[in-house]
Amino acid sequence: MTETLTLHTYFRSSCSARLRIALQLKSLPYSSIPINLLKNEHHDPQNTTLNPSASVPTLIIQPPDPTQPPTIIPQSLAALEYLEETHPEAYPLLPPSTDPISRATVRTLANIIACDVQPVTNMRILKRVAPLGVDRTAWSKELVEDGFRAYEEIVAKTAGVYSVGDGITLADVCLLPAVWGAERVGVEVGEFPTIMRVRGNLEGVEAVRRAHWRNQEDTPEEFRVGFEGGGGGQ
Ligand SMILES: N[C@@H](CCC(=O)N[C@@H](CS)C(=O)NCC(=O)O)C(=O)O
Repeated sequence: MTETLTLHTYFRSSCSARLRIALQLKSLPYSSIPINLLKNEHHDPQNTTLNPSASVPTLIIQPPDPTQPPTIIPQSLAALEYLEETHPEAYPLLPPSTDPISRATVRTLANIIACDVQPVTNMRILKRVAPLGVDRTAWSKELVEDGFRAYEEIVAKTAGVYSVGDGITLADVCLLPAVWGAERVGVEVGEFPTIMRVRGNLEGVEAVRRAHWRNQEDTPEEFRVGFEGGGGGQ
């Protein structure tokens, strides 16, 4: 018997997509509980009792012994690191500990997306700035571009097939869903050639494609059409 993994997720959530990609790459079976952000389901007690930040994703790990309490991780980077620490052998997403410099580069890139870009373009922030007369799309586009410029400058030097060398890392896991979101707000992603190249390589990986926002249980039918294309995310 092994642990049971459950993910609170929303098809268009970039933070949820990070977990979906990592779980798929590591071939870890999990079940999904869809939390519809547009219906405010993230504020329902079903979600907030597990995720006090009222966000997605939440990763729930139930030990094989059902009398043991589940572990609940309501932050995507913490959940990614947990999976990495508990399942390092199954598709490692960090360079080896003998290479702390590359590990720091991976974390730097992941943080550009997860700490500098996503929080300031998140739905709750867009809702707060809209009444101030801010154009939500222009706001997001500018902030994503700032982050992508920083990301591109680094990966122009570190990328092989993926952002850091030739293996998929936590940096890529954070990047790809951000690219989907970037296209949705009109970022000319072609201006970031290394990011675009890495994106193409990532989307060629079957496990990554299974995690795509167009390919989820809660993806509405109309968005399933044209799975090959980009766009989406939030
Ligand atoms: N730092 C959190 C951020 C989670 C987060 O903001 N998730 C978004 C979806 S990508 C969300 O739930 N947004 C709801 C809102 O803004 O109200 C993490 O990495 O898990």
